[in-house]
Amino acid sequence: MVGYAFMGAAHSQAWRTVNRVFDLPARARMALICGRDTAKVADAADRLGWDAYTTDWRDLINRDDIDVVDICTPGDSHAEIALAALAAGKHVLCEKPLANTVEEARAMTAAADVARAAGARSMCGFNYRRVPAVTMMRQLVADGRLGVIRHVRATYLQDWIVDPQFPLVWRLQKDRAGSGALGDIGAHIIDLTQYVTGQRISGVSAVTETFVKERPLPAESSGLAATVDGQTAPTGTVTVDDAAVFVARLDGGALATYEASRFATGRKNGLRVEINGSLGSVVFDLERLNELEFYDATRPTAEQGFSRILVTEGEHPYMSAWWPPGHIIGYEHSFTHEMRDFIEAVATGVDPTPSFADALQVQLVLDAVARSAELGSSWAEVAPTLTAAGV
Ligand code: SOE
Repeated sequence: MVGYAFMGAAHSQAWRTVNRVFDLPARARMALICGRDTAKVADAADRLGWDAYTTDWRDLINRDDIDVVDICTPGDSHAEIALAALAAGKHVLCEKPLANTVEEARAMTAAADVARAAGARSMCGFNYRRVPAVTMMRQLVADGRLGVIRHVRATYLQDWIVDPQFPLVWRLQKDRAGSGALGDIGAHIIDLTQYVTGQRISGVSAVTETFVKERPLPAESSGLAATVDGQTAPTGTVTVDDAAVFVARLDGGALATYEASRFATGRKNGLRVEINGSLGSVVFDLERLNELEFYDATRPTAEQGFSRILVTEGEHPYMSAWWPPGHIIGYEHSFTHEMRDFIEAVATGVDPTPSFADALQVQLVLDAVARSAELGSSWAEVAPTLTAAGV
């Protein structure tokens, strides 16, 4: 694994757990973790359960006993590490969004296509697909229970940078993160809604905004404790969006609205998706991730209404491996499911999803949103991926 911050910790927990919960054709061994700071990565290795640590990611690529490289770094290093790992025949799991630019994502997808021929697999880590209620939502749509999909309504709302004194961390710098709320959390709802509906976004009209344009530099780069004495700390320019809002057409005929914001005061990590079809509707809310709201319009009129399904039965996706019905699971389980599916695919020689090509398509949507916003919300078509891929 490369990286040991939030996603590194989440992935480590999943790698630690996956062998013990699921019956898999291969076992994961947590061989080597990489980070740039020796003391911090040594501590992370110990805390997160890795056998050893290094400060040079090329050590992962060069070791013959390492089969999988898991990339949990900021977006500006995804492409370089993934290209090297794939060229060395490693299977690659890469955090979302796949890259910072469409060009990088295209190069990664092309490399994944070449590597696949040599047996190396690749996947992008859109973890919310693997929340059982979300997987079930997709099944309801695929089984025709919602009929023809007319509307998709998706919001992903956070509030961690509402305070203008919050420092200019890497996520607020375009050269490191690619974009702001759009790529970080907008990418999740783009992937999730396309996955659930089986439809792809074909075009968008967007607005984006950076509400706070200058922020104190983080303590480590300025030498000052910016959050303690924000008045005197040097500042830098925020180069990404704080919020992105767009309407979209899906290629199966549905109309969709998307809102991704880091300025939704009070919303900590609020991801909500509602889908309306000719035969019913379904709603998912991450703050109640074990539940689905389902409206079945084929029921007798007198009995119609949104019903709450507790997605904890053994027959629900992934749930037979966990606890008895009614014993709920959480955020981290989506990553354990991600590792489960990845290991299963690698060990049985099939391609895991979402593939790099799927993630490239999300990148093309992000690009269309950014283009539309730059051109005063004019309609922007999503470019074709030129690579065959299943959502
Ligand atoms: C930060 O906004 C973040 O950690 C995202 O990067 C994750 O992908 C999301 O799941 C939670 O929020």
